[in-house]
Parts: sequence; structure tokens; C-alpha cells
Amino acid sequence: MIDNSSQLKSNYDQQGYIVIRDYFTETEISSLRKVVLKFHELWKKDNEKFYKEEAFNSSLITGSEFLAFDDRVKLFNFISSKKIMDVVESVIPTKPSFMNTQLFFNPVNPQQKDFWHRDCQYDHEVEEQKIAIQETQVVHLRVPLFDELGMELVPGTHKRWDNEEEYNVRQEEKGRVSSENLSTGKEIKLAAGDLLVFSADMIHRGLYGMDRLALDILVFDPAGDFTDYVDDDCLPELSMMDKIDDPRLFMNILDLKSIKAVEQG
Ligand SMILES: O=C(O)CCC(=O)C(=O)O
Repeated sequence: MIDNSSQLKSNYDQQGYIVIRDYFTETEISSLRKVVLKFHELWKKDNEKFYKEEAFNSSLITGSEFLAFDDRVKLFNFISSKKIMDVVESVIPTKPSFMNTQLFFNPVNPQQKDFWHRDCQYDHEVEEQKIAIQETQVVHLRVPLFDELGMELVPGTHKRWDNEEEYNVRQEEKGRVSSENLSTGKEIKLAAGDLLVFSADMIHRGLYGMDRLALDILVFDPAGDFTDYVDDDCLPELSMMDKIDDPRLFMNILDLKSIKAVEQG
């Protein structure tokens, strides 16, 4: 475990995020960057119109559509490496499960503005969002592959509901728009090698600019039912398992999926 694991946990519980500076070596980042850039170039070609018109992220980086066996194994080994697992287990101590990966980049259209949101607002109406922030736990681990402006977060909103300004801006009510500044926002600039861990349901926005390309690893606490959100194709194939040093993060989601399959008959 990392030395200050209980400190990390208490920071995360209080603020909804933690930043670990210079966590990864240059070698770790450059080998990850190589695989991710391969994905990104192929993805952009395949999604040309979407990329040019509106995209600011892609997902399913570990899937089989763009990367071959060895590159996928490299990604799975990074995602479940000791450095990542130490942090994941600090914030989700019991059976943390892999959910997905996303890659964040700058939109091509310079008019497109970064915007405040909670991830749960895309699945839930307002009253359900209030329950989601109390009861479920999805965590993003952001690994910037280049220095970037980073993220802006509203500390503490992983556990508390919006104040009026936050609500009106995030939900675009009363003439406000989600790209306005929030007085409670805190900017976290990031450099390649840093790790930012944050709650998906806190109020946050990515800051567009510089050469940003950030890999987000999403994990969840199985106390929340997110199994159906996980695409089978982004999980390791059976033949990859013995090439992954510590496959627990993936075994946990595969176990949840088997239980679900039995329950559903
Ligand atoms: O970086 C971005 O553009 C947005 C990031 C975000 O919303 C997320 O990671 O959930």
C-alpha cells in the first residue's frame, strides 16, 4: 500500500477528490501514451464527422475495435497496476470493479465550451440525483498524458446537493448556462505524471486547452448496481487473464456479471 493510504481516503471522503503529483514515471507515461495515441488516431478516422463536429471524448479504449491483443494487455496491466490499485483500494476498499475507460481531448470546434455537470445527471432526474450522490460511488482516475489545464471541481459536492448558483448553472435554469464560472469551483492544473482521483457525481468540468489528452479509468463500488453499464468487449478476454499481473479489478466485474446472469435466469 502507499504510505499515506488512510490520509488519501480521508481527503477523498471530505473533498471528493485527491491529486497525487508526479505519481507515474516518464517511462510509464510514455509507454501508456504510445498505446493510447494508437487508439486515438484510429478512433478519430473512424468517427471523423463526430470528432470534427462535437466530440470531446471517446470511450471503450480497452475494447477490441481499435487495439490488438498485446496493446490491450498493456492497457489492462496499467489499469490494474499496483500504483492504480493502491489508490483504488484506498477509496473503495471492498471489491472495487472496473467499469470503463474514457479519453478526453479538446473539441475541434473552438466555440464548444467546457461545462459543469455531475455524471449521474445523464441517467437520473433531479430527485434521483440527490439519492445517487448519497448511495452510489463511481470514481474517475484521471491520468493526463500531456500537461493540461486540468479539471475544475466543486469540493464537497460528492456528498452535498447544489447551492442555488450551482444548480442553475449546471442544469441551465433561470437563464444560466453550464459553461459559466462558478464561485465555488476549484481549478486543478495537471501535468503528465500526476494522478487525479475524483467522484463522478461531484460537480465538475474538464478545462479545454493546451494539448490535453487524458485517460480516465472508471471504477465503481459494487454496492451500486452498475454492472449493466459495463461493455463485455472492454473487459479482458479469458486468454489475457494470465498475462495480467493482478486481474482482481476485472475478476470483480466478471463475478458481478455472472451473478447477474444467474439472477436473470
Ligand atoms: O474532461 C472533460 O472534458 C470532462 C471530464 C468529465 O466530465 C469526466 O471525467 O466525467
